[in-house]
Amino acid sequence: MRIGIEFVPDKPIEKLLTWTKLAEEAGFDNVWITDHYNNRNVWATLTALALNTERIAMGPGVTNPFHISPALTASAAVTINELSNGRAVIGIGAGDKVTLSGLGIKWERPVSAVVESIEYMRKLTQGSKAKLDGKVFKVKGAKLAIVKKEPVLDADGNPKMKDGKPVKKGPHIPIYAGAQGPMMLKATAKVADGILINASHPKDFEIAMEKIKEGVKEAGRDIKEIDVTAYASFSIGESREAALEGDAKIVVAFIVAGSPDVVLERHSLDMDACNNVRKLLGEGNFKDLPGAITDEMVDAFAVVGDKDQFIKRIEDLAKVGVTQFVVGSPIGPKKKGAIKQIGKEIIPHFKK
Ligand code: F42
Repeated sequence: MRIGIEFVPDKPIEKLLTWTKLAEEAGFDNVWITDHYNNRNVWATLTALALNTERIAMGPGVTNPFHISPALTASAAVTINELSNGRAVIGIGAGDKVTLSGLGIKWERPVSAVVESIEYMRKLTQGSKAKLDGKVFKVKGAKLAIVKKEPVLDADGNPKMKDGKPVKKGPHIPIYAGAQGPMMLKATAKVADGILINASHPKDFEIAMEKIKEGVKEAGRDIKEIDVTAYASFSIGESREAALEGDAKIVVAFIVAGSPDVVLERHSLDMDACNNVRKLLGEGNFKDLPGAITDEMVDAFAVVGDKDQFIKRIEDLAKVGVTQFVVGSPIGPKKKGAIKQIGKEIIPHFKK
């Protein structure tokens, strides 16, 4: 099980750098930086992290192909890969429809856009020429000038040859898709190295895994090729009560309000209570909001508690096929203390 951590660059980059260094020391495998145009820029943030860390893998979690061309994302990822000695990954999803339309950007054929952009970026990051006649991207011929290609070696360590010349290849930068909907899960399972799913309950993963397996089967791939990642809202404390102090309930309120009824029903939540949360959030009533969040809502949409509750939840997720668990906002009432606690009490359990 890989353990990742997510940071939102709504705080100065120095703060994210301090937390990332702490996460690296604590044994986290990946750091994911969210991408929203109204926050600090994701690639500028990753530059600072790449230059000041040694081991942790890093990438946007997630950017989208509508507000930035996949060619520019590929170039940024190759740059970060160079700065970090091969630690870059890319996370790409559909983006947020409301935000994009506010910017005057058309959000058409989101599934095709994500799938095509993965194929497009794969070619560019490996140093190949990309030509695409897709539903969204019509690329006549694109190639990055900066990819360092290395000779490919055979099983005996000798350079592979083709037509008398050594075969050379650029680095493999893993590309993850951010996916929730059934179409997106199935389509990206055919092409991505990993799938980031914004959920934390095994029930949601059982359903998502069905779609991922359909895609994998149609593409003739092996499920082991995909890093199935739980991008989970998370808050750890010495006890469940302690973990609930801070922003955990507010994060859950946003998830309840943004979830379709079918998802709320899947978790057998009281619809009146959920509608009350939607109403309070709509009114901006943050004073009464925490009191409207029930234990059932917390358990459906977040992982909140002490170390034993976490270890159990991560083990349950592993049983349904999750291979990376990302600790997402708010992480804990006190971020630094929470990162250290995870490093001491949870990561060693999964790295035995
Ligand atoms: N969004 C951000 O803007 N910034 C972030 O930092 C971010 C992080 C993040 C992390 C993990 C994660 O899972 C999601 C994250 N997101 C972030 C949200 C992400 O950008 C998407 O908004 C979110 O994942 C929702 O997308 P989705 O996977 O559910 O796909 C959307 C498009 C959807 O509605 N899909 C449906 C489906 O079934 O998959 C319907 C698909 C559809 O519209 N089909 C059309 C059709 O005609 O049927 C089009 C078909 C075509 O060709 O595209």
